Amino acid sequence: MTDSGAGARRLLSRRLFATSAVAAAVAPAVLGGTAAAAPSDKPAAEDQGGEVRNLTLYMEKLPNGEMGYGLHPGQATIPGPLIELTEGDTMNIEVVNNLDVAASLHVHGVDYDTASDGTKMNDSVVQPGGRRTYVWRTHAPGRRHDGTWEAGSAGYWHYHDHNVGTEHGTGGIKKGLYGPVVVRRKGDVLPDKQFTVVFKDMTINNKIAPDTPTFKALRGERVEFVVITHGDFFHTFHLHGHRWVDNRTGMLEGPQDVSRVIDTKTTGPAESFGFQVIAGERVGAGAWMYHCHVQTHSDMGMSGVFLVTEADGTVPGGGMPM
Ligand SMILES: [Cu+2]
Repeated sequence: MTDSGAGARRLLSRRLFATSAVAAAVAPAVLGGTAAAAPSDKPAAEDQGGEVRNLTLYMEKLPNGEMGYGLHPGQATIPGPLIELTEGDTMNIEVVNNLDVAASLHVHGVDYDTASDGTKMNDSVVQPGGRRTYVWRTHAPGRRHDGTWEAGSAGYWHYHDHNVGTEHGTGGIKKGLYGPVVVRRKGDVLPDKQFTVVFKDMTINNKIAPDTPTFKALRGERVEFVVITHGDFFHTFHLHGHRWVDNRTGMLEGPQDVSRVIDTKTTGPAESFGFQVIAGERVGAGAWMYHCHVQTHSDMGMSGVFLVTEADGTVPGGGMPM
């Protein structure tokens, strides 16, 4: 059997699967006159105990030619706004395309139909001047009918364009069309402040030092970092003076939790993770560097400052002017 034969078989079986899946979804409506779904199929937000929320997101060109998502016209940012859900929530996001190119919203980690895929392949991009509603669903963990355990949606995720430049959004991502998503589990500890770090090629949030963001927090505040990687390179995120746990929340679950404690994490394109730290815990206020630890990358400008101040805004030793 040749490679192309095997490829054809795979394609055929994928097509068969897709066809039967569609038939299965349609059948109840045809036979029973109702659209009742199977128990495991897309539970409604109400079933999950979540909220249904609506959001409008504008895709716009920035004055310097970059592109961003924003919650209001004329206020697009790089990265785009942090979108936060709790497991069980559904988010209807109406995306308004104020760009002069077709663009989209593609999300990682949550549940969505192909109509919310944000790809040309699935005919779900937004033409210039147009608008389209994308629907993101989330779910809590639970047991499947076969007894296996299904993960919940909770995690540190992200969204980005999947159409500008190429059908993978390579040009849109390069220009800044990306942003963070946090899905919480009910009962998760909430932070006081949230910061997003996007490593992309040799930039952080499309900037290089000294123009990379300075994240400011008061000593003792609970600070959440969301770290996302895009582009063509692998990076190593490092935060000075602070540690976290390499799991979903970045926190130990108790004294018996043997999860690995880290202060550096290797991350590749489209990966995302997050964690919370207590600003300055055991190390005090100060200018704490965050950077990519691939040496040539940090030397080229992949570096910024997590500025932890005392309550009065001062930094002992005057590590950095406010
Ligand atoms: Cu790097």
